[in-house]
Amino acid sequence: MKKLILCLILTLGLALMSSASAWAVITPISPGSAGEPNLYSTGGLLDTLYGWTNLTRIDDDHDQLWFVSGAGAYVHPAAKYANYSQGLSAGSVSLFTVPAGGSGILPTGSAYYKYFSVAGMFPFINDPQGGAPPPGFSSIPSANPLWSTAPAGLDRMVTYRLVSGAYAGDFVMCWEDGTDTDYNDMVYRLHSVHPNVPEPSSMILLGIGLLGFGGRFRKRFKA
Ligand SMILES: [Ca+2]
Ligand SMILES: [Ca+2]
Ligand SMILES: [Ca+2]
Repeated sequence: MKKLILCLILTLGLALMSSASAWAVITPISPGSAGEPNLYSTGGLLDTLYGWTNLTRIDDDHDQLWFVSGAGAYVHPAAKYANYSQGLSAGSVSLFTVPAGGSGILPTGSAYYKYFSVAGMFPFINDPQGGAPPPGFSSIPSANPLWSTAPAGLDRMVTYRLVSGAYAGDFVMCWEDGTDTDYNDMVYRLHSVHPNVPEPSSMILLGIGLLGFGGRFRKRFKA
């Protein structure tokens, strides 16, 4: 029985230490539809906006719920490659609407930042008001309806973290409002707003702690 408990502690410790990479969920992204840039890679939209090497992809298991992590949180609408307007909400709080028509990179001045504060955890909702079913698409894939040929539960948003460059520490969320999964339809940069990502350092510390506990338990058992 004691051996079984020891084994369970050691397994749990090892699992927690490796969890950051072992359980990664990465939603696939298609090339940009005709006449539009690819979202990813060198020469793509994110490269033009922020520099591709400044970005790292966030696990899609961890970009569903968000929270405001500090004062002066804002969202900046960075680019739009879709005909529809795009309305963004933080949970039930409506933030703004980017008008229909016109594709490309949007103005970068701070006049276009939308400052906001919302308590607790919330999903982002992006509403392509020209054609998708209300009330828009959620950052929680299971909340998304069947639409056209896109299956219900489709992940409508992929996320990158800026790890270096002028906006280091910010996040970039990229939305799919149709069916071609190019995820360049609406791109927003978020400052002082974080996804609900478990800190890898704390997971590893917990793992080490459990391994240490397992070691002490084994010593005692031998003595
Ligand atoms: Ca996602
Ligand atoms: Ca699209
Ligand atoms: Ca598009």
